[in-house]
Amino acid sequence: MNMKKHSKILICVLLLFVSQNSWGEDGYKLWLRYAPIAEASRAEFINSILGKPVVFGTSATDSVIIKELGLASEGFFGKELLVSQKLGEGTSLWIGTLGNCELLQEAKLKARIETLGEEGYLIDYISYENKKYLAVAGATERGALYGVFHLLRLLQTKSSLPDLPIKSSPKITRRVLNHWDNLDGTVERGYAGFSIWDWHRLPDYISPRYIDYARANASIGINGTVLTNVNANAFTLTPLYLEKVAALADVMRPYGVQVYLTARFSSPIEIGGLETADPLNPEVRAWWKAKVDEIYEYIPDFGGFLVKANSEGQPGPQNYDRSHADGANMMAETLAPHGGVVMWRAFVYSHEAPDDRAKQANNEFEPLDGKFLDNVFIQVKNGAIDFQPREPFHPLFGAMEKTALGLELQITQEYLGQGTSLAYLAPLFKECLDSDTFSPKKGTTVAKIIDGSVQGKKESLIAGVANIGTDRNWTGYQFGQANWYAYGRLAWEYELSSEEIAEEWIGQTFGTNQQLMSNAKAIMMASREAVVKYMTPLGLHHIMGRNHHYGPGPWVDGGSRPDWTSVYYHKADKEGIGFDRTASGSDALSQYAPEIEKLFSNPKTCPDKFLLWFHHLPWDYKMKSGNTLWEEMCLKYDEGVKNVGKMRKQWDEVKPLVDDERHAEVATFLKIQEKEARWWRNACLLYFQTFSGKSFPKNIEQPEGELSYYKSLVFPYAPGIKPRW
Ligand code: GCW
Repeated sequence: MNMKKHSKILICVLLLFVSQNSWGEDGYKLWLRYAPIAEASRAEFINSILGKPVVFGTSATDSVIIKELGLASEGFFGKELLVSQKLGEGTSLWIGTLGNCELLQEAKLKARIETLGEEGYLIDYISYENKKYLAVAGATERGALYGVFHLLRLLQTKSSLPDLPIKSSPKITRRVLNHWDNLDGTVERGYAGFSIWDWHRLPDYISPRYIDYARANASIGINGTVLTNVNANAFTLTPLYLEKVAALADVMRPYGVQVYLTARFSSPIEIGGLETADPLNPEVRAWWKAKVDEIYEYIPDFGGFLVKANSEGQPGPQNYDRSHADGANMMAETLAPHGGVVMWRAFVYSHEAPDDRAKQANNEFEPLDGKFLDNVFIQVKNGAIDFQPREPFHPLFGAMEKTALGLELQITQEYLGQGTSLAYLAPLFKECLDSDTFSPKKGTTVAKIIDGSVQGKKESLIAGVANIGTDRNWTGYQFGQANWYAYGRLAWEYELSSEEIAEEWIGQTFGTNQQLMSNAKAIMMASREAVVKYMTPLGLHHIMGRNHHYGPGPWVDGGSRPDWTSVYYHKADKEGIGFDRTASGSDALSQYAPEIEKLFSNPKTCPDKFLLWFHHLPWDYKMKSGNTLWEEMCLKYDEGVKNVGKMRKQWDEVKPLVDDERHAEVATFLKIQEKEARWWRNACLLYFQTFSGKSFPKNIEQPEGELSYYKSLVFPYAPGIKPRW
């Protein structure tokens, strides 16, 4: 090889090395950055706590704790951390559980820790033999792990400890992510690349991503993951895949993350060689029992099944004239001896049913109240249609007093701008959690129903449809991480405010600079409402493009099912717009408690944000603001666009305070968002104008372009499209 060639190769190798190492701030590290500490006072504070830790236990979870403390020290100070197992000279931090640290009992902490439950923790100063220590203690290693992550969050964002003690335990016992990931690596409604599960290389290759995924979840208290799509593939339950699932479960276990799978109802036929999947057929029951026993041989702490049945073409018990209870109970019976659960989805609706789609889940499930076994959860979406930018809470939450109900939220932004639009979802999640169902009485919020407190249930469930994929930044766009984060934090403690969660996340993800904090928070807090305004203001819903749901499609009509069109939902005509769900219309309001029915039935008392969800009103209808409905709608669409303009400006202002790579990415995506917001406003207003016949108010930016142009846009390869069957 001549010298010239040689040096060329060397340069290439060097470039590769440099480019790999310049990946520092691409978002991969999420909120667990442990960024180098420059200020002496913060360095001193962190050092006084992290300096000399003792971790008493020796379990796999204790190793995880030790590793995480080490990563933090590496990040903050670039130095290794020596963790000891015994108290010694200068011990600063003491981490233990009742099981692994007798000293905790001697230090009279037993009673205090026991009341915190299995996953709770206590952070407090304790005195032992005349010395003072900072202790992170849990009844179990998992509790201690969550406590350590809490402490690390404080170290990343504060300059001193807040008032102690800190005592925390989760309000909901099963805090689960739902991946809509397919075995071929695609992700239904996934906008962040492909599935992070590398099925083909499993079980032999364990990607470091799996470990970082488990760390991230543990850091926010997520303790379960459903690995596969609810539009399920029976193949997942074959030995070939169970071995792979077991390898993933081994990775997750030390982080306290339990693994679950989706179960296709027709599996006994597809992989079991039976002729039926009738849940009352003895052979079918025996097949499921054997299958479940087999799964537990691979994964002794398997969490259970998530099932989508008799919905959107998925098979289910109704194929055999059996009820959802027959189907769910059959599976639950086989899981119960192992401690597993069934999460049976209430997302069922049929285009053959003549009733309003918003009513169908209640129609199906209410009569079954009290018929489900104890280890069945009915998993209910936040709203009765489908993860819209805004929906009133699902009436089922107030309608099943004897059944354990879980809440399903969508973290991935199927209907909120998908992979580029900044929409901070904590306000959306909280809007549902904080809704008063008035069932059985005032003050019974959705949160109190799903945490089991109203019904006195020990087990409870919350699920979030994941927004995670193979993109370097995990979630497609940087601020998408905040939605994963917010979901976990609210699942643990739904009383946290959206602002508090935003502050925590910004501090860890970008830094604690005041101006950065204030601008980023303002952007986040305005973002979801902006999306609602430029897509579906005043209670409009489901007017996105057909199937891919990307961009506006209020004109979508025809096709195989009316309930998959937009005109079904907005019902615009010459007279007015909106879906009449009062007693004179579909009467969906009668599914709510009388207090809500009364309030929402009258357009004068119905909150504006839900107006067109429940009412069909004339274009000239006088709004509370004094504007006509048409004017108000135009103003809202326009305001939404302007809000995004403001978000862009606020982000530009913090350029010097954010690393170049992430700043530029966010800035570019906000630009895309503004373009899309205009597109939404223009397309929707031009379309609705064909019914209202009115001109646009003078004080809005006039919608540009031709309606025919907007209608002509097609996106056959938009990401995340649902497979057709
Ligand atoms: O939101 C809709 C989606 C489908 C999804 C379905 C569901 C997994 O468009 O892609 O299928 O809901 O929740 O089952």
